[in-house]
Amino acid sequence: MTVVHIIDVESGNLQSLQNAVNYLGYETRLIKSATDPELQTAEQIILPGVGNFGHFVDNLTSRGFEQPIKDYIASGRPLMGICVGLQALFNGSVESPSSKGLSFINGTLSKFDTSEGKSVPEIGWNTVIPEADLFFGLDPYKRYYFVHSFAMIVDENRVNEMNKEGWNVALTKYGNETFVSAIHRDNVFATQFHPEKSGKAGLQIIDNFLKGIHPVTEYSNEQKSLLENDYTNFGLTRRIIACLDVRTNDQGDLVVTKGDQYDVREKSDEGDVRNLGKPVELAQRYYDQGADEVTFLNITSFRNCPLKDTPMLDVLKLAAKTVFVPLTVGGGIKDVVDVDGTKVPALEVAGMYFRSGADKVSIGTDAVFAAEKFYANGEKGDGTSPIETISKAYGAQAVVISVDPKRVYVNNENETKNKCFQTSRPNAEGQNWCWYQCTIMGGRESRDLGAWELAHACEALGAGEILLNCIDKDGSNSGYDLELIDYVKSAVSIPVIASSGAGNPSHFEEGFIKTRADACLGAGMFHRGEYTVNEVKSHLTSSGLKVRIDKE
Ligand code: 1PR
Repeated sequence: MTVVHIIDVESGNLQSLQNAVNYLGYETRLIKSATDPELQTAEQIILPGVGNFGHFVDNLTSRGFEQPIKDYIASGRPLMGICVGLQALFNGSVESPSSKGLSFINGTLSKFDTSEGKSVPEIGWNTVIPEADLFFGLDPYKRYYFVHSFAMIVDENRVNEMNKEGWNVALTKYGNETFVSAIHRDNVFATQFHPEKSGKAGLQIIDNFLKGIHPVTEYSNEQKSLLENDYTNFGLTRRIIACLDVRTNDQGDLVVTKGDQYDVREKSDEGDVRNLGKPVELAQRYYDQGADEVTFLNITSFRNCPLKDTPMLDVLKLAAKTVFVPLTVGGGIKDVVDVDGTKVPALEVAGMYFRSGADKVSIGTDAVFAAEKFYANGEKGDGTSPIETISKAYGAQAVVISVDPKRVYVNNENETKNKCFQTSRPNAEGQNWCWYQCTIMGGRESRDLGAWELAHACEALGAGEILLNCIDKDGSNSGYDLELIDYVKSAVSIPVIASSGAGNPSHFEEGFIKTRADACLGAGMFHRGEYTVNEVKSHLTSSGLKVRIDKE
């Protein structure tokens, strides 16, 4: 079996990459040290990076990798960089001005601009813009998964210069900014997107690189018009997420369940926990149906269990072997005291999940505590919250905030310190001012903190995305709370995922058209088999919205 070597400086997505390469039929070996003799004999190397530029390149330098990587490249053997592994080939990044890149290519990365209304980080599926010579089968009619705030943003002159330096460049447009999404020169290839998380289209790119081939796919005009990007959503397809609420039932089996306003027990059958299937099987099913992401929430995380036996770790390990889209895991991401009394910081808990194949962790209860502290501290963090520690080590894009809000009506905006708005849906008493109150521990306790204030604080602390549930709407099949989505969107420039209430495909359409939601999530309607992800995507396509279609 051919061996592929992967440079390991503890990047978040390492497990996902190994899984992808193994799935393609190659053996993987990690190179953790610059003195590893396999660095001299390796025939193909992948340099994956995710998160903070400075953290990554400083790690490469301090571990002595800089010169050996340069020597490896000079020897003519193939190297593929991924995400920050591409960025590291440039001189530097405004993200970390004091850190130096490997300087194979001239240029400094800059941050995406939010002034045109697009969310930053860019999280989602975008196209690579056709250039004369597309390499390694990069396909302008397919979609690849991007997750980054910084990029090599270029104009025509800069691209011409890169071409003169011998680089083949593929470009991507995010809103009105164009950036380098892939480069190729001789034995060096790198992508800004994550091929290991880009479904079949991404696996194909890795396989083409490992085989050293540059195939071109032909499309009919009809296929082209269906698949080509229309840039109506800043370049991204409409992102559909399947969510699995996971817990142990009364018989001790780990099951996917689903609540009505967070109550997961059947109304009949002596109140058993609803059992809608097995977590790994359902994750696989939704991936096969075209889900753009899968989220697992451990909904009984407030109960203590030995950390090493956390059942979600095994779920993730298994799912990540064959599901090649981003996986988020939530529930229990906090500082914990293990059953033997050992204190384990949230950063380590998150690390266990990343090493098991998660790409993002979602934080619920602890995010509320962190936000409360943020306001008590004069709108400042103190560097100790899980949001801050995990974001610093793994990057903002790896930290999702799961919000469990409930609508609260008031007579006027002076009745609460939290941000209110006038709703088009007054309550039975005729009150038409409202706000959304945050809850913790899966809705068991309400706090004096609004969802707007929570989102604002968490973005400032370093979160990269908001998973916006709604207890009033959960399991109702009546559509999303559209007012809630735009209310929270107005607090942040990071992406917001609409959740709770989707009961049919038109609810997704409504979520995308009537609000500024960056992604829409569904749970019950998929688990009960009422609709497939494919059916949602077909509906969106027939309504003129672009979605990712991932075929061989
Ligand atoms: O507080 O950091 O330990 O995280 C606990 C996590 O578990 C939070 O993300 C919280 O939202 C989740 N959670 C806790 N209890 C429940 C419950 O249902 N009893 N589930 C729960 C939250 C909401 C969504 C659901 C959507 C879509 N589930 O994830 O999937 O509402 O449902 P629908 O499309 O069927 O309407 P921590």
